[in-house]
Amino acid sequence: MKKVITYGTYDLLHVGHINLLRRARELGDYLLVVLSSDEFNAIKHKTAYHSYEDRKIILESVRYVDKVIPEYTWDQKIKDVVDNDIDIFVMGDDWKGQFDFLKEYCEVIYLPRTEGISTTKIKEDLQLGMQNE
Ligand code: C2G
Repeated sequence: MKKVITYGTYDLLHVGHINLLRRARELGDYLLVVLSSDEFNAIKHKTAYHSYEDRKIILESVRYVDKVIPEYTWDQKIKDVVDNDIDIFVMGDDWKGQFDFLKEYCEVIYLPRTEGISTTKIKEDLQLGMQNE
């Protein structure tokens, strides 16, 4: 069984996230998503709208996702890859090159991001809409 892993905050789930999850899952037979905890989001200077628990429930309902575990630090990736017998590490190409140190342990693939959508854009568009009401 070819096992794939990916990481993220996955807040306000949108088509860019789904495109990434679908392509990642299609690279193997099993997809493990390591989901940023609320505390780790603070380290990433991100404030998610949904709590970790809610983001986990939402991700677990996505057909491409087999398991969701928490991401607490930048430094857990090697252990995650080794402990879960991962074959392929996947991230969107906004991270291109950032995780090449994992090539010692598994294949590393950066997939093209989906243009024109992001959680930040959703928040900004909604903010503008409210201001124009
Ligand atoms: N993504 C994408 N297209 C978009 C938006 C996001 O392909 N339009 C991808 C990102 O490249 C990432 C995944 O969806 O692979 C999740 O995106 P975020 O939730 O923004 O994740 P991020 O904050 O980049 O977390 O340790 C790694 C970090 O936890 C990555």
